[in-house]
Formats: sequence, C-alpha cells, structure tokens
Amino acid sequence: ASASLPEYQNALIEQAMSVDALKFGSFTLKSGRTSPYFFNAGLLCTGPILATLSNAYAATIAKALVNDEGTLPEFDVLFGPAYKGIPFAATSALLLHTQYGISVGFAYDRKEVKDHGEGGKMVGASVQGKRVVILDDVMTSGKAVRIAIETVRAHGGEVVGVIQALDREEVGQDGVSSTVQEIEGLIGEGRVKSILKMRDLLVWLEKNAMTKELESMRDYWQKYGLK
Ligand code: OMP
Repeated sequence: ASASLPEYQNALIEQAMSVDALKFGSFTLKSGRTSPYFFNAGLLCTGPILATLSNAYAATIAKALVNDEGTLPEFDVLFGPAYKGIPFAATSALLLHTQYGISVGFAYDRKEVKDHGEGGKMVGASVQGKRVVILDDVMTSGKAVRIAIETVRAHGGEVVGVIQALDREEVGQDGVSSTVQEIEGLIGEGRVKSILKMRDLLVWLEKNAMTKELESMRDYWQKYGLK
C-alpha cells in the first residue's frame, strides 16, 4: 500500500526520530517481548516537540468527541499517570482549552504516597465522581494502562477513555486478543484512541524505503501483532 499519513502523524514520527525518541534496533520491553523498535516519549522534551505532541493528543481527543465515531463521551478530568503522562496531560488540557474551547481538569498520581502535608497519592483535579480520560505514552500488553485504570477507580473516578501517543497494536496479556480489546472490555467499546499505531509506522517506513527496518517490523507483527 502506498497510503500516506496525515501531516500531524508524519510530523510526530519525524520529530521523534530526530531526537531518538523513536528508534529501530533490538529492545527488550517491559512485557519481556523483544522488539525491533522502541518509542521513548521521555525524549520528546523540547518546546517544539512538546507542541507537536500536545497538538496531536488534543486533536485526537477533540476528533473522538465531536465527530469521528463519536465514541468518547464528554469528560471532566484528563489523568496522566506518573511520570511520563504528567506533562503530556497538562499540556493537552491546555491545548484542549486554547484550540478547541474544551475545558477539563487535569490530574496525576505520585509513585510514592506522601504521608505528610496534604498527603495521598493523587495530585490536581479530584477524580471522585468524575468522568476521567487517561492519557499516556505507549501501550503494549496493557499492564501500565490497567494500573492507571485501577488507580482512577480506587479514587472514585469513572474511566471513560484512554488516549495513547502510540498503540503498538499487540496482543494482550492472554496472548490471544488484542490489548485494545482487553482494555475496551474494561471501559467500553471504542474508548481506546491513539495518535499513532504500529501500522502507521509501517506506512512511514515503506514510504521512506527503510526496507531492513520494515522487514523486522513485519516479523515482529507476525509474532505479537493483532491476530
Ligand atoms: P505495557 O505495560 O506492556 O502496555 O507497556 C507499556 C509501557 O512500556 C509504557 O508505558 C512504557 O513505559 C514502556 N514502553 C515504551 O515506553 N515504549 C515502547 O516502545 C515499548 C514499551 C514497552 O516496554 O512495552
């Protein structure tokens, strides 16, 4: 296929590659899978790249809310899990306001519970009794996002959506159904969205004639990609 990608996806892939946030090689993932690529969102750390990324998150959310499949209901709070989700949830909430006139709170958790001062695990907007969208970097087996869902629920919030920068489109913990299916089983059909998917990276590699990388990506897809 010689399909091409929308500009906001191209921009994110190219800027991520320029700072090594998107790399091709051999990497061991959290889930133990050995992957020919790795996306390190922690390296998306300049003003211009943050602008590209936050614009893409906000556009993905706004599109899912208003038109698209309309599968994301209105919500109250954007929750960015520690650590990498924190700045992205903040800047995305800002852009939802300035670019789309959508007003939501933002919240994040601590990795270590604070036992003095205001105490607790959660910071920012309260999720108690609120509709919450989780915003995070990468989804592989779904372990990280499951923890975020549990955290929000434990604090009385209802998780109505999950937004990822990259959905690696892999099989989930049972090794059979997709991670997206498993997570949507928990929060509702059509409720998991992403800026980029594994298949977009394949399109980009093909367009840029990166044959060797494309081949190892396809091998990986055979093993862990959607069935
Ligand atoms: P799961 O918890 O298996 O879904 O893996 C997702 C998490 O793994 C992310 O939140 C990252 O911490 C990390 N990760 C990346 O950052 N980039 C990748 O390309 C792949 C992973 C990963 O280890 O699967």
